[in-house]
Amino acid sequence: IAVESRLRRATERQEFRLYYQPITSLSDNGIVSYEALLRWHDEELGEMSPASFIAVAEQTGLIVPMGRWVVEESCRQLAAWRRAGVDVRPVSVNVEAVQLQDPRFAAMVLDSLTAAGIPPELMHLEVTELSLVSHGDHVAENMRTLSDARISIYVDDFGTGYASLDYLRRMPIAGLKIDRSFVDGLPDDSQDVTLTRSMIGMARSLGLQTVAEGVETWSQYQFLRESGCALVQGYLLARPMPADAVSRLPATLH
Ligand code: G
Ligand code: G
Ligand code: NA
Ligand code: MN
Repeated sequence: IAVESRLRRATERQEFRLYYQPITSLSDNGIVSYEALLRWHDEELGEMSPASFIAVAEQTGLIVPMGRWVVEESCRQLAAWRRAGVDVRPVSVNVEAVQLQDPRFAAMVLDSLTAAGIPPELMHLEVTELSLVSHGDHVAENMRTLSDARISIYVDDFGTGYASLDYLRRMPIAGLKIDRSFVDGLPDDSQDVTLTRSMIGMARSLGLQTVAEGVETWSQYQFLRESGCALVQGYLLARPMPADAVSRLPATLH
């Protein structure tokens, strides 16, 4: 189909861009990291949302070279910010199951960091629950190698997968990103309230970081702070933005 061939072309020509969305601390609104979000503008198809092309990229295997570009570009950007004297925060990169199943994934990430002269602590990874229980021995091996190298790994869209929680015991997880479908109903929907509190409580007991995604209102923000959530991300604080806008941000938002 059209999307696949355009995507192949865009991958070869590296016609993507990364936007960055701040993740802030609920204790002082300081920016603690940025999520890197892929952007693709195609001449014929127009602006394409990753929600529509990531699945195609995964099915066709294009996600592997595309994902490598995302990692390398994040490293290049971190290096550029450092050169410009920006007070650099870690960049959090989304990773699909297919990438984690690639036996060379961890080495590719570590090589990219080394090539750019960036310490591994400045890269975080976001993986979904399903990729943590997907088949293939290489997933656990990649996770272990990356975590041993001090890269923090977060579970993205937490609470929406149908995986058992067993992976929280087996995998080196640094934190949970509570899916925005739970945040949406805060603070009025009693089920969302209960589920969000449970996720925060579980994360705290396990010594994991918590990030609430999709925070759009002050009442959600207040609720999350009172519930002991550590970090927030969402349009209330900042939208995803190009790298040059990041370098102009203050250290603390609002
Ligand atoms: O930025 P936006 O909200 O449109 O992203 C939609 C979806 O695409 C989200 O689920 C996000 O995790 C995913 N996504 C964005 N950038 C990347 C990327 O670089 N790699 C992968 N695998 N997924 C991404
Ligand atoms: O699946 P993942 O959590 O990676 O998705 C991140 C996506 O969520 C990004 O594409 C980003 O554009 C989007 N996003 C970030 N903040 C908000 C928000 O406050 N509201 C909504 N609706 N989407 C958001
Ligand atoms: Na994701
Ligand atoms: Mn994400």
